[in-house]
Amino acid sequence: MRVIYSEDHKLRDAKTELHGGLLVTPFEGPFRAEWILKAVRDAGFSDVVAPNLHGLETALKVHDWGYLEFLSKAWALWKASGAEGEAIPTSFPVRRSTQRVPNDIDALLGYYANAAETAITEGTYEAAIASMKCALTGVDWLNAGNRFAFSLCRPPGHHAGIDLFGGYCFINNAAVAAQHLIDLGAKKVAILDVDFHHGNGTQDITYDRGDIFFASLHGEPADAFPYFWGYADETGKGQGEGCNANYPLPRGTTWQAWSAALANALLRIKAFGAEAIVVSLGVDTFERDPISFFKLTSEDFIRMGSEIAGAGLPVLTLMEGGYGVPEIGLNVANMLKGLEA
Ligand code: OKP
Ligand code: ZN
Repeated sequence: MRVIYSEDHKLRDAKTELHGGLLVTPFEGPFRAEWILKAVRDAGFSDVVAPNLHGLETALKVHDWGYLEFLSKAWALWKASGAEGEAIPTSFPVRRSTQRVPNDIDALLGYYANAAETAITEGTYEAAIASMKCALTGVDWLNAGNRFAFSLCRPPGHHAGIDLFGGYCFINNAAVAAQHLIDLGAKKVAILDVDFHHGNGTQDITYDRGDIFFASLHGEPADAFPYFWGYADETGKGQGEGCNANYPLPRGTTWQAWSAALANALLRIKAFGAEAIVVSLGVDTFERDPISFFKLTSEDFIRMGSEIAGAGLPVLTLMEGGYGVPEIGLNVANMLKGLEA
């Protein structure tokens, strides 16, 4: 298993997350990638490389041009406005309002946000680009004829939509990776999102596409972030009708019910005719994750890896969520071990 990691993730080091009415130290911080890298190395995955050179061309096929331009300039505009803290959206286009692109940076933040917990900071864009390059480089490794790669992406990407940031995400690494697989010749690919949270950004990007099957297992939207997406009746539209599969699961879900949903998702992916699977791996399904409500154990992550490998396809695993507890490293390493077992 090749591991792709960039030190540049450290450029994303926000000091504030709006949580419980306070500005707290973000759950999504540099320590996560450091813990995960160490555990993965300790588990014997020693082939760790930096990402290849890649430009923005693939990202421009899945994100809106104006959105990427906004991300690239947001911090400079925010500083120029005289703001003293980090850039937090506070004003949003909503039901019955216009959807016009504004000028003011405060308004731009709200226009391009799907949640307000995530602050844009100095270095956020650069870190998000480095994270995307890790994903693209994982695809390059599969394209060279290898079966497995692990892109240690940070910041994560699955809540980033066509023109939306939030949920700690800015550029949708999984969608960019799927697009790169297609650009390199795959006719059909699947994105399997096993993060606790629904991959609403990935769904947004892939919803009307017939070449990318998206499956997500996640906490029931009525009770779990991102709240307004992820119901089972969201099945895709147009060319993509039937290519979107959501598996909302209740509080307290353990391996038994979770793995039944996984088995169904893998059957759907095979039936679709996917040539490769991009796994959005969040280990926030773990029983002691601080912000989630599933009950998977560390051993379950080994089973998860073997079940996914059982589909018999090349697998690019990308890092998404998983917070707080030191076991995030072990759980990632276990999933990778399960893949190769
Ligand atoms: C990112 B990933 C809590 C609501 C905001 C944001 C969670 C983002 C999860 N007050 N929570 O999918 O792990
Ligand atoms: Zn998550």
